Amino acid sequence: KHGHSFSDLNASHKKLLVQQSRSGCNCNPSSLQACYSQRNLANRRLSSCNSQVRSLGAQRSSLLRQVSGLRSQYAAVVKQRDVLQGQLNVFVRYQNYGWKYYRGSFYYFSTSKANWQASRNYCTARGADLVVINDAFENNFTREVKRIAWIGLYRSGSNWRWVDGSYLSSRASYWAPKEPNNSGNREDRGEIWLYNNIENWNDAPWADAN
Ligand code: MAN
Ligand code: CA
Repeated sequence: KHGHSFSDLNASHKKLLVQQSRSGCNCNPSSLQACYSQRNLANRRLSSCNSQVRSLGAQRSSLLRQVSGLRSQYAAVVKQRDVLQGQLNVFVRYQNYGWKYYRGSFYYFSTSKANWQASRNYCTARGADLVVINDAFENNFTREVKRIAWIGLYRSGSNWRWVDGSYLSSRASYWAPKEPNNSGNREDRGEIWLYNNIENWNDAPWADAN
């Protein structure tokens, strides 16, 4: 007796078929075709997954860049907020002490009366000075005080000057009609006088208590 018997071959063929089907593979041509098309489908899905991975990676780095941009914007805004908070604190403090804010400056209209120099000292002791009237706006704002009040204007010789050192000759002036007249030859300081008029300043003796 040589070789394998038919039944031996048959048994090993069945065994192989079982192994093949366990490995998911089946060599009959139509299911092989199905295998290929499944493989192709799986490949297409894989490549679509890969391109999604690439695109998500690009989105991720773009988002990371945005995050760091937003972080620095946030830091800048926090800094601005702190500056504004500080300015607001200054505003609140000045306003609580009765100072009025107008076009970039704070003003204090004192109700106590004193001569020009004492009035100026009162201002400088508070980190300010007698008002320098720069323009029509400030002239109209200051005459709202509605009483006679010293301003930071003084005469040196024949020149009228502001306490900031500037010469009135090069600036807007709002003298009342016929002023300054140096009445009694002793008027050397400026005051808000006819406060109902745009042209309202007068020269008066420094020792007057305004
Ligand atoms: C008073 C003073 C003077 C002013 C004259 C105007 O004498 O206030 O400063 O010039 O009035 O008549
Ligand atoms: Ca005068």
